[in-house]
Amino acid sequence: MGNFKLTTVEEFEAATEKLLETGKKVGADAWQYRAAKQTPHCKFGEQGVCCRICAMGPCRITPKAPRGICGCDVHGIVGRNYLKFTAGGAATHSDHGREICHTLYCAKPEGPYKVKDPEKLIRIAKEWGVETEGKDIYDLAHEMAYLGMSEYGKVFGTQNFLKRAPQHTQEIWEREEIAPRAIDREVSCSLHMSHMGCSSLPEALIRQSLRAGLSDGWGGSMAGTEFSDVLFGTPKPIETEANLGVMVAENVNIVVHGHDPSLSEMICEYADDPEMIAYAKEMGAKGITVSGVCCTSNEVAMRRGIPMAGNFLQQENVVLTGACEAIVVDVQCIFPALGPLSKCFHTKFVTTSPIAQMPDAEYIRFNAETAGENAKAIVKMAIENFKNRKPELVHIPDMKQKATVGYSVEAIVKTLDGVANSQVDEMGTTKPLLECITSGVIRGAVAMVGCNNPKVRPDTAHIELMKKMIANDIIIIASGCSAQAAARAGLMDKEAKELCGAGLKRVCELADIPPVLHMGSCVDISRMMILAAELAKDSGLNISQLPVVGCAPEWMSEKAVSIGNYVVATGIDTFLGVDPYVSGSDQIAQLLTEGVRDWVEAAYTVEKDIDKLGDAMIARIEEKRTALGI
Ligand code: XCC
Ligand code: SF4
Repeated sequence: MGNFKLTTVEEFEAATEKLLETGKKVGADAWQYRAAKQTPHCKFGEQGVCCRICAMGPCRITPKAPRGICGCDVHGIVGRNYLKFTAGGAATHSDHGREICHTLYCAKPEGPYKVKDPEKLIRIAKEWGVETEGKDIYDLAHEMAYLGMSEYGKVFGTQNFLKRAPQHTQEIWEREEIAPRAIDREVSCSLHMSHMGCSSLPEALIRQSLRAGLSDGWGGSMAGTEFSDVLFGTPKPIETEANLGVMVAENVNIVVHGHDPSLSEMICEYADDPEMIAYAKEMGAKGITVSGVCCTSNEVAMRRGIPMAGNFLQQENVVLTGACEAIVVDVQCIFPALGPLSKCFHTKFVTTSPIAQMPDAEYIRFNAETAGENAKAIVKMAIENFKNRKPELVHIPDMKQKATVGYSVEAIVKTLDGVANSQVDEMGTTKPLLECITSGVIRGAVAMVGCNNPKVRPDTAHIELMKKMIANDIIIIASGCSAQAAARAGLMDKEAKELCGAGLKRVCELADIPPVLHMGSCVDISRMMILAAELAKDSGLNISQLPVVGCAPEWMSEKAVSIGNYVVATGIDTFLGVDPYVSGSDQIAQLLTEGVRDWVEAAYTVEKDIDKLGDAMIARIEEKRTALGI
């Protein structure tokens, strides 16, 4: 207990430096070098004022050339770019959700995919008005999977999951005409609106950005989360470890990277197979270690306790250890750099999805029907690659931290009810959490999400902001690469309670939780929406009145912008540490940071100074408390 110590960013960096030295020996490239060559970035692109959506362009807006050839002004151009960016993110998250629905559709009692949480399936079926009585659970699974996929192209109506939101929120969405219809329709409509010669009115473009975002958060992402739980189990608190030190030099190391648990679950399954472990021993290893990078890592950490090797900007580091037999990827956030980099080592870079194909990779096409065989082939390939290691290149930084992860909404509710680890079934209430908040023992909550970005000293913003929040009795719920930054630093160790203010420390002790709760991957930000909705319903307040804010201090992907839009459109103020290419238009910037508040009762704050960003979040939380008189 007394020897608990956070791992510092300086220590992260020293470890990375050492790995880069190994890289130099074999002529490896790295993002650190590429980022330097790409800096300074194109100013037009940075401000969002370059348009190349038609072949009369590209048009760049300057004081001398205030309009594109078609006459579009800077606000239209910045707004269209923002909408396209959002559509990219919504499409990506949502397509992930669709894949999960498809996996559920393929579930069979004999596996490889089974229904692990039938209660949750029945709960969602009832919500959707589907008859469950006397139905075989697999028949119900297939029916729900089909309905889930139909949400993507439904002809009439809006997303089924919207009914989970408080009445007031649903009314806002209706009133503002941003209640998302079919998911694919919102993505298409966004691309239509941002085509040459369609919308250039800032209000229209931003409104659709919110709607497309909502189709992700309360549509595709929510489907991804909910049906992943049905298939692979709803997460419950579980112990794991994080940082590169989770890789084991004597073992065959398989790293899973990407987002879709359909792949990583199967890899974990086969890596655990006694036959495979025996084979690894035959090949001279002591065993098999699976660890993860990015969101797929979050998925298997939450459900299986699989250790987390690193987050987004550490993906090259796992190869640079020289001890990675295979890095197996599915979709999203995968550096194309991994192909050439793996070639400098013995590492097999295995792509598995038709959606993410890359040069210099071994492509083993993975699909739900043949998942077992595919996973087995990949695990075998990794084992057989162990002998090709170059021992002189092997160096695994000796750093890892303990973490307790697995805080689904169901788990948070149960844990705070004092019945931790009990069977997850019907949703309880959030009243105990509300009591902590109203009494002021906890001042509020911050949802910390998102990526790393070389524009921000990696992980620093996540870690520093979390430390600042918990010291001020603000509890953190985290997902994605933000969650992994926390885990690597040690903030998901229950001993991190020592860094909290007195109130939060007491809650951590009583409930036996760390002050930063791991809620999962990026599609799992939908869990945060459900938590906010439940808090609002249980308290009789509007979501926007809750002392809760969202924060993505190091974000980089289109998905993150889609997320930001649905978090704001759900009534939660959102704080960004990186500008979403809108500084070129004061009208778009004004809408996002103020104007949308008139529509959805929340807005963005963009602040690159991390300390100021933290102060602004605390101030907002305290403002909300004052307004409530608590
Ligand atoms: Fe990707 Fe989801 Fe960002 Fe991490 S946080 S870099 S989107 S892996 Ni989702
Ligand atoms: Fe230029 Fe207009 Fe074409 Fe954009 S749409 S490239 S601003 S002409």
